Amino acid sequence: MGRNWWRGAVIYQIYPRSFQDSTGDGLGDLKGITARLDHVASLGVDSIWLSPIFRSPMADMGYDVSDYRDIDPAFGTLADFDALVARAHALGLKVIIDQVLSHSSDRHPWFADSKTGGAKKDWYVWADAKADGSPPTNWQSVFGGSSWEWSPERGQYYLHNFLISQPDLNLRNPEVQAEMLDVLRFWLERGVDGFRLDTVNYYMHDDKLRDNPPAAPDPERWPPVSSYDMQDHLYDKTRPENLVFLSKMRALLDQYEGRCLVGEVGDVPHRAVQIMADYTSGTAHLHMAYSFDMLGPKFTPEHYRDVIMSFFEGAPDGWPSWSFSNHDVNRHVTRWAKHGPPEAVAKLAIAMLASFRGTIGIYQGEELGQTETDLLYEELTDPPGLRFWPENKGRDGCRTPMVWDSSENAGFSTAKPWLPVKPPQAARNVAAQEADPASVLHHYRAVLAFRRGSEALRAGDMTFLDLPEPVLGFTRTTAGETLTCLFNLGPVPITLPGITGTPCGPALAAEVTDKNVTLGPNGAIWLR
Ligand code: TEU
Repeated sequence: MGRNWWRGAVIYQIYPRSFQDSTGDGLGDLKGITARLDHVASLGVDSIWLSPIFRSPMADMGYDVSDYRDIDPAFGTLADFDALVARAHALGLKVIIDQVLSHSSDRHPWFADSKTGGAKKDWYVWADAKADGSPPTNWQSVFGGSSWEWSPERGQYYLHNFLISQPDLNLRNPEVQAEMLDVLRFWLERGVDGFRLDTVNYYMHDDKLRDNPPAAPDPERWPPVSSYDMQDHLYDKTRPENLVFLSKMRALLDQYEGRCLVGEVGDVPHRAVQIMADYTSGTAHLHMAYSFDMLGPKFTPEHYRDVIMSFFEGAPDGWPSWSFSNHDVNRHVTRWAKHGPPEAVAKLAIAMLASFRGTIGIYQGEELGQTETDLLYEELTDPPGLRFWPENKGRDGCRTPMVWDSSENAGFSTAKPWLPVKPPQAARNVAAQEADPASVLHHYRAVLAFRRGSEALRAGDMTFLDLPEPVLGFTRTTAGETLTCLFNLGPVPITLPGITGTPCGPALAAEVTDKNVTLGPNGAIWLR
């Protein structure tokens, strides 16, 4: 693997607040994660990605940083972090951490200084009110309302693409760029193997402050109830100058061996894939990027073909990172419930994902086929959920604690967890699935081992086959190996005449004769 370990790797996302509590306060922490790394390594993944662990008032659960060079006391200390990295490396796991460079917390000392016109007055995005006192542009925040907030102290508006308490940093300012490069250097020196760059296409806004044009509402966007949907976000983010800053980050990482940058691109379908392609082409920019295209409700062969082909057509030398779930979206077995029961959809989905060309990400708990937790309004903590309930219940339902066993607090904590573990999720626990050879957990291990052993799956070319709906089929090819990968996304059996080969890998509900292949409901097979 070596310095390019990230190409074709499997990345396991840990949501630190919900993985394992070691202190008995109902919140997960770094020592807890370290104690559970054996489970992660046992899956056969290459790397972990930790959602933010830095000092934060937790208005957006750590995506609002108030000190980029320290660990939040709720999670532990820098010494705990070093111990986590050492244990991960001893187990052969790389460590990717989240960097939220587009905005900070409004409680960061930089913002206090900027607001009062101090030395950091240009570190955030400030603009005057229009003549009538209204905000400088019509830009809308992802979490609802105008993305401008009035500051009485300063007598100007500041930009916030997310919460009011998440002011946008002015990454056009060379001082801010230099500071952020220094933050990355701090963590590189501590031994991290890469960064997941939060909202990487939001770094720079239009400095001419042009209004966004109106757009047709996008039924696939989350959250669905927001004035955000009514705009085409041409000017509040994704400005071309961003590429220059990305190449500075890349130059810094290239001074170290085997480190990587994976960017999160939030935009409308198609444009997002185009941005991913722009950001990962050539050697000057990011190593990998992902969009929300596979994190939505669509589960059809046509959709995967469209997303993957448009990426590689736009960036023959670029590299994507695909995942079906994360801490921002409903868990995929729940999103795709109409396509089959949770266990069957979970097994099929990992077989597909592990066969895609690119790096792949899995989100804690999905190796159990975990479903979305149904929460009451009183149980919510996520600001967009609290604001848009009941049309949008926010993101707490995918953030409930990892379920380790059937004990009272799921083996997660000795105390009441910050979000509840409820009966339907509690039954899908690690201990129960370890004991059941037919479990989703054992299937994940088998699929990831198969991918790991196959150069064609990790690195091969990908060519889509024309097959009847709802079958997704493609080949993966290297010099020495061609695999035909076939998946039945529907609940009805289907026979594919004229397709045959030698089965390999952990097939699901499939039958092969010398003349054809039959895939049962949610069936999957690889043929050599
Ligand atoms: O998400 C960016 C983003 O675009 C999301 O807000 C997305 O639109 C929504 O959550 C689900 O589609 C990142 C982080 O992953 C998220 O947790 C943060 O809240 C957000 O940035 C702000 O930092």
